[in-house]
Amino acid sequence: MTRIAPDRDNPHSHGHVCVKGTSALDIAYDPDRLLRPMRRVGGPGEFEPVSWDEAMTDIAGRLADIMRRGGADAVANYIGNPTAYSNGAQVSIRPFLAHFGIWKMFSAATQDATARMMASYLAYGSAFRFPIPDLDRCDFLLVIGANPLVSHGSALTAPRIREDLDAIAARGRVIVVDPRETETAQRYEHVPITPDTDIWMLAAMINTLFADDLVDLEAARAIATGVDELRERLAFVTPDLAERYCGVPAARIAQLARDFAMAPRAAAYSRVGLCRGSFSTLAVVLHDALNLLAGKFGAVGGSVFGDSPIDLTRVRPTGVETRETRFGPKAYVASNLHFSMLADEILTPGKGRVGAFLMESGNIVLSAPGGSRLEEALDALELFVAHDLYINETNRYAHYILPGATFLERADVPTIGLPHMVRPFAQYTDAVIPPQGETRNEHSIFNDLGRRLHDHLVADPGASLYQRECAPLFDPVSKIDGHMRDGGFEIEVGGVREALSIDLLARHPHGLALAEGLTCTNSLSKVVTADGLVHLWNPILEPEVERLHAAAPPAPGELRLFSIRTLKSMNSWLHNVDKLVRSQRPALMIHPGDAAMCRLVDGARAQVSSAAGMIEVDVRVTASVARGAVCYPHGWGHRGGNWRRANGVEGANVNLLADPRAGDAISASSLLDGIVVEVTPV
Ligand SMILES: Nc1nc2c(c(=O)[nH]1)N[C@H]1C(S)=C(S)[C@@H](COP(=O)(O)OP(=O)(O)OC[C@H]3O[C@@H](n4cnc5c(=O)[nH]c(N)nc54)[C@H](O)[C@@H]3O)O[C@H]1N2
Ligand SMILES: Nc1nc2c(c(=O)[nH]1)N[C@H]1C(S)=C(S)[C@@H](COP(=O)(O)OP(=O)(O)OC[C@H]3O[C@@H](n4cnc5c(=O)[nH]c(N)nc54)[C@H](O)[C@@H]3O)O[C@H]1N2
Ligand SMILES: [Mo]
Repeated sequence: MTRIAPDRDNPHSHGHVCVKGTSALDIAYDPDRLLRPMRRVGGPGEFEPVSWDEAMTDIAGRLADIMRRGGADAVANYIGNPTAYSNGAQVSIRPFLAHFGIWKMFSAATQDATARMMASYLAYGSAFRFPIPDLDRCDFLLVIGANPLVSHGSALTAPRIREDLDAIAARGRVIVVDPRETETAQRYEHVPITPDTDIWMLAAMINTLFADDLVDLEAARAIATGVDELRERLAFVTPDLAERYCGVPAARIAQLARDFAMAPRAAAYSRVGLCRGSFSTLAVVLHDALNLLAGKFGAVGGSVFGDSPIDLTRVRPTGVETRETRFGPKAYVASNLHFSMLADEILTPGKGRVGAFLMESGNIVLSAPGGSRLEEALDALELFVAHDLYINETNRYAHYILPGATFLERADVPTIGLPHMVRPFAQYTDAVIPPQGETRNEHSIFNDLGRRLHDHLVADPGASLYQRECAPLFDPVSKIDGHMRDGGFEIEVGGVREALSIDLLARHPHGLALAEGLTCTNSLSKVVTADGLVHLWNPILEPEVERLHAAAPPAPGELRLFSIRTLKSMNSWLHNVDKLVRSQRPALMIHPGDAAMCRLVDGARAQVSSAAGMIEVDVRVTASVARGAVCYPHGWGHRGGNWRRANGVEGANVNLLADPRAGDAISASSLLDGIVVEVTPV
């Protein structure tokens, strides 16, 4: 490879590519990249190369031994963000774990989406029904806690999203509710809000709809249950009350509700900024209720379900349950446990203690709350195996790091975005280069480990925990091909109708547009609750309303921390690519009024402390952040990994301020936005 360039013949992106994507070349050929399996030979971060066979023999033997002693309860797993765009990871990791009965699963989802999943499960019957705005025909888009001009849309796939939003703004309005005047807010309309208080604004908007007779009750009751319960439970949240909590003027909240309801083609869209507060499930439920009560659910130009050519519920777990754990009954949301339990599972002695940990493309010491305690826990493991492109802050504690192949080194059919595409599209891509060095893709590792672990456990006469006839075997591309064929999705190409398959996609290397746009009006048919209706209310939310009644408004002078992402960063990585990182200097953004209160000036150093921890940061004084709020990008504070450029960047680990035990218990989501902090000059 010499260059990565956009594909102008791609019918979906029409030649748009993100700067992060073109940097993949620098990563594939990064001299710091891991190209051979590594074995720990001393303290954290001390490794020597080892052969695959030696590594896998030892890993499988030790894993089998741990499972013989402690059963599947003795093993935990973390699935990091990059697995989302690897189909090999999607179809192999969870099935591998399920095959061996391993259920203690943790993932980045508790840091970005379990509240969304929980709300979807309650309302629509599946954790993976995420409504998306029909951008093509929407004239009024209300964006809450998302920054699509930087993130490029999350659970919303539209490669040229800025053009889509510009078109909506030209036809009507795009309004962004966010504690910061983000890149998106700046381009359109901004409603500043105090972090972790959207619930008040949403409840007050819903109340305004009822009060002003803007809800078509008959239409709402025809598609949803719980309309009256929701109305009754939240009746106390008037716009005046909401203003005291969220800082948005009451008149503005009420007007926003009316404008939203009255716009014929409107949709509310929310992402991570609504998913990491102290009431995140209820907040997301209210967000969806706002759409439905205003008549926007399943409407053309409204909030709808996408038209995926395959049913992803067959690829991913979509249920929610309560699991009995060593720490009492806990939410298990689409097979995700609350992140705080990971360190507890490792550090708490007794039956069921986790001794083995498998981490797939993650960096939880930086990306998740409670990094310091986590380091202690990781260091206490009997067996820690990571799969990554680099030695990072987390896997430096591993006993083995297996070298991963980048997306340029594997054939793939990305599936995760399929249900969220504003213009349905699919593409199969061949590997561009072979796996570099001795690197391997996820499914090949899990096939290998699966075979070896199977042999160990089957050969053990005393092992009652495992009685499978054959080892698991994963073939991601053919698996998706099967799902496509089973789905019966047909498409007309060049005047001929043909069933969607990998073969068809392979004949169209630029990708295939599957439809002009979304159907929208078929959304109700995608609801999979027992009665086929949307459930706006669930008894599980009752205690949440009680908590809401008891919650106090932000104290005067209180500062609430939230985090942001930047265009040239990807969570805790891509920081070894000089062209991306050289323009970045993480800093705490603070409003001039709050800066004066804290005796801080632009460029100063400050100490930020919370009940959980303390960090030192550079300060940027800017009126783009709301009063009472401060923010810092996440994913920084590199040290101890082998990424030399990244280690040289200034910055702190903002998650040291997050309390791993805080958050929304019903969705197992972390509290990352709205952490109360004190900021003092250094
Ligand atoms: N405070 C705060 N914390 C946050 C967030 C926030 O906004 N604020 N955001 C949260 C969100 S949304 C997420 S998704 C998480 C992400 O957090 P994690 O899931 O922990 O993932 P990353 O930080 O993206 O780290 C990815 C690792 O995977 C490796 N990697 C990249 N590509 C591949 C590959 O193809 N194969 C293999 N084997 N490895 C690969 C990289 O080298 C890197 O070490 O962070 C969360 N943490
Ligand atoms: N360039 C880039 N793109 C990315 C990523 C990346 O790291 N870099 N990460 C990817 C990943 S893993 C994900 S999950 C997606 C996330 O996609 P988005 O959700 O669009 O990403 P964010 O930029 O984190 O947007 C969240 C917004 O919520 C705001 N916010 C914080 N707290 C609150 C609050 O209490 N209320 C409200 N209303 N808003 C709040 C923040 O200021 C921020 O603007 O982005 C993906 N895309
Ligand atoms: Mo994420």
